[in-house]
Amino acid sequence: MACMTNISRIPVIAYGALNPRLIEGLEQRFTVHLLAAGADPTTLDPALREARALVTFGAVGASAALMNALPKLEMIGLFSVGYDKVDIEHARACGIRVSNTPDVLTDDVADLAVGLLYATVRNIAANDAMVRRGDWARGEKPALSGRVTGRRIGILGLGRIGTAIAKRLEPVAGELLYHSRHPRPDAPWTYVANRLDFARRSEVMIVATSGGPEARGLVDRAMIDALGPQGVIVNISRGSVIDEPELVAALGERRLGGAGLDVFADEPHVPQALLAMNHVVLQPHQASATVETRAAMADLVLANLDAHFAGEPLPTAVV
Ligand code: 8YV
Repeated sequence: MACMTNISRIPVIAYGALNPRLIEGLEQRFTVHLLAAGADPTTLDPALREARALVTFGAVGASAALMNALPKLEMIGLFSVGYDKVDIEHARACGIRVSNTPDVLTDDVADLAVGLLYATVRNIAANDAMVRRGDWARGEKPALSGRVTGRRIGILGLGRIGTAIAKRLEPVAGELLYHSRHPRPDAPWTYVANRLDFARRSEVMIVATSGGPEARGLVDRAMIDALGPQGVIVNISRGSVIDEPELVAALGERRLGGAGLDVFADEPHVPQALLAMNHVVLQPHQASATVETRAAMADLVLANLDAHFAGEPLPTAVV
């Protein structure tokens, strides 16, 4: 208990709107200061400048300027697997540890990718809207959809999540292809080294690569056109991986057959043109958003903070 008394004085910042279970766990352990997402690091309250940990998530991240404004910062605990908006090199250079939440969300993210694939290819969202509007009852005939079974499915990025998606789709895919920087010797699926060949050979492309500067705009017009008018894109990674204006243009001009999107370039803003398209299925960044996974993510963030302040290795360290 003496240990709890000590730790309760440690100031930490909850940056952005955090999950309620996570906030509760933080408040049990630390003195928690709330900081709104996007706050100006140069005008921080002096109490916040004492913070030894910053807790946030992928969509908010942590800039070098924010780290510099927190001279006592030891650790950044992320409530997300993605850390593309955290200046990792700066954290490393400053000796700031960073943790994320891998594994606990893999199954749910993979499930949503598969759900979006079916929803898009089988017109589930458009048909649902049609039934609700009363058009079916008035005699309108829904259009026939494409089929999932037998399709050549390409996974862009074969990390933990990409692999979980591939395993789910293996029983139904005609062929499973993947593209990543290097082939994975343990993966039984077809590796395609050239990204345009990969897109040409895929009928559905599921974007599962991690975000960040290297992947920015990876899915460009050339790749979208290689997929073609019958092609479908599913994205559960980061909006920045796809050139979004090109995606919207290709969908509008029917150079691309459809898209199932959980992530966007400028969340929560979704390009207006997509809202009117019934060959597109839209989700508000929900891939990890199940009760069970969000609880596991909160617990993992807390376990990383506990380990750090106990002087132990972080269970899921990025840095
Ligand atoms: C979100 C995610 O971070 O893990 C990631 O990288 O994008 C998601 O799990 C989650 O929505 C937290 O808000």
